[in-house]
Order: sequence, then structure tokens, then C-alpha cells
Amino acid sequence: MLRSPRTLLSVTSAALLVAGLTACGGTTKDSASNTGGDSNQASAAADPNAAIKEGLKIAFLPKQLNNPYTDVEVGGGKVAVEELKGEYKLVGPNDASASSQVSYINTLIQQQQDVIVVAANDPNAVCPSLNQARAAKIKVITFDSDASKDCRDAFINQATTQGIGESLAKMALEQAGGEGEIAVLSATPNATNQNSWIEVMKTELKKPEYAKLKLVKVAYGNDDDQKSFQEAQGLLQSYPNLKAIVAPTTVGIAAAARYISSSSYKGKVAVTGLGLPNQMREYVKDDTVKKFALWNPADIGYLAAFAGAAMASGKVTGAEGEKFTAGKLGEYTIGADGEIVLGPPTEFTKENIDKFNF
Ligand code: RAM
Repeated sequence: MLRSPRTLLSVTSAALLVAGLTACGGTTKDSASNTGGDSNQASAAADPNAAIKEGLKIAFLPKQLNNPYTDVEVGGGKVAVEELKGEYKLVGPNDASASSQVSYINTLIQQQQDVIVVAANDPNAVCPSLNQARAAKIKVITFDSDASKDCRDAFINQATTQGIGESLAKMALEQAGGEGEIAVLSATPNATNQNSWIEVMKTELKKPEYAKLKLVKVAYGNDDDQKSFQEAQGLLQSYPNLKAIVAPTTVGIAAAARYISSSSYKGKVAVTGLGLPNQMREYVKDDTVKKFALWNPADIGYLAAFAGAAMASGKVTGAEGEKFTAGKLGEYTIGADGEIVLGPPTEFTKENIDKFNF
């Protein structure tokens, strides 16, 4: 499923969107940039023949630890670090709030890690520390949720931002039956990944085929199960005619499906978005959810570790067009703005869900 073309994908528009979003956020791009250079201005030339070093210290800092998605994601990272004969480390906060990751980055710098693989809870809040890490010769790879591109060396994107946003809009249209009110139940208000997907969705909704669909609200469950459940409940209280909830977060979609499946809205309000097959199976089987999408999170962690090792070994610098091999996933080419795209997402339905176990 995700083994398809590992091609170079240009995502300039998505990067621009993210840049636009960060400009509207609580922190500014200027406050984020300090010691670090531009990710495209490699300090040394890449040596495509360099051997991957053994014993590299590769640390993972996901958005939050208590999220089943994170477990799968960093599980793939751990497998990769073992294959690379490196030292794996996992640290992270229990909530995905904007500034929750800074102290972890500072500790990883003190520990002289070789690579930090981070999913940013806020594109700018982590930047000063990440740039301190880079000044200390630590390679910074973002995965899942990007940081501002001037404070990381490469970004492992799960699929193109454009592709994910389009797929969310399309599933919403289908599930709402072509018309009516829809709402988004997102993660945290600062999450780079969710915000960039929602922006693409909003642009899609301006197209004529979406004319009868109305986005009435973007709610935030903060990737907290209880809060997401309450937000889903609140959406139906405020918008009783809602036709669909679109949750671009595995935590949000599972909580929304749980609420709808046991409420009088079951069969009337569709739930779709991005989910883990193992968390969504029961709601697909009880017909609460007809279709949702995701990539294999384990592959993102796996790819991030290999990208970090290639960079820490001098094989790549993060410049467009450089290539490296990511173990069982094969060869990848670094795209514009240091972006490496895993592959297209998969759609899950009653027909195929039992083929997936993550
Ligand atoms: C949640 C997190 C994660 C996102 C997935 C889809 O688990 O917000 O960052 O990629 O959903």
C-alpha cells in the first residue's frame, strides 16, 4: 500500500501554507530564527559514498507519549535504530501543548545525541532549542508535524500535505451525502500538521463541487481523548443538523466515533478523517464510520531514523535531490525544502480494514 513511488514530490504550496499559518500563530517566524542556518544551505557537501556510522545516538521526541499513534510511530523508529546498530532513545511530554517539548530538547542537547527526531507541537516554540541543537552538530529531523523549516534539517512528511487535505475534503463530501453542515474536530490549535491539512481542506471547499457543503466550526480536542469526546458532543449540541465530523487526528476520530456510535446521532452524522485501523475497527463494523484514511505510522518513524543516520553520517545534507536508502522501504529522494514524503495514504473501509493491524 505505501510501497508505491518514492518519488521526488514538490510541495512548495504546502510549505507556503505552513509558513502562512505560522505567521498568524502566537509566535513569529522572526522569534524562531536565531543560530540556525537555512535547511537548504548545507554546511558541508554530501558524500553519497559515505558509510552509515554505527553507534549513532538517535532520540525520538514525538508530540506526546500517551497517544496510541505515537506508540506505532516510534515503534518503527526503534526497529530502524536497531537495524542501524545505533542507540535508541524515546522522550516526550504527556500532552501536546505548544511549549511542552522545549525542556526535552535541551536535555537531549546536553546528552550529545547525534540525531533528534521530533514531531513539533508548535512550528515555532521549539525553534530556538532546535537551532541550539543544530549549532551543537546534532541533526534535527522533524516527522509527522513539521517545525519551521529554518530550524530543522529535513522533514519526513507522511504524505503530501495537499494530498491529505484533498482526501479529507473528499471524504467529508461523500460522507455528508454531498451537502449540509460539516465540522472539523482537530488536535491542538498549534499543531503544524493538522493546521496545514485544514488549510488545504478549506481551499478545496471553495471549489464548485463543494458548494453545498458548509464548514461551520473547527473544534480542538487537543489530542486528549476526554476533551475530544466532549468537543464532539458539543458540536452536536451547537449544530444539531450536522452531517459529518471530519477529524484529522487519530485521537479525535476515535473519540468522535465513540460518542456518535452510542448516541441518537448514529446513522445520521458521519465520522471520517484520519484514524488507526485498530482503534477504528469496531466503529467501522458497527457502521458508525464508513471510510477514513491513514498511512502506516511505523513507516514514518522507520524512515525518520534512516534519514537521520544518513545525515549524521554525511551521506546527505538535506538538499533537494540527494538520495539515501531507508532499509526495507527502499530508496528515497529529498524534495524541496528538505521534505521527504513517505507515500500516499490508504483509505480504510469495512471491506479492507481487517487486512491492517496497527
Ligand atoms: C494524531 C496526532 C498526529 C497525527 C495523527 C493523524 O495521532 O495528532 O500528529 O499525525 O493524529
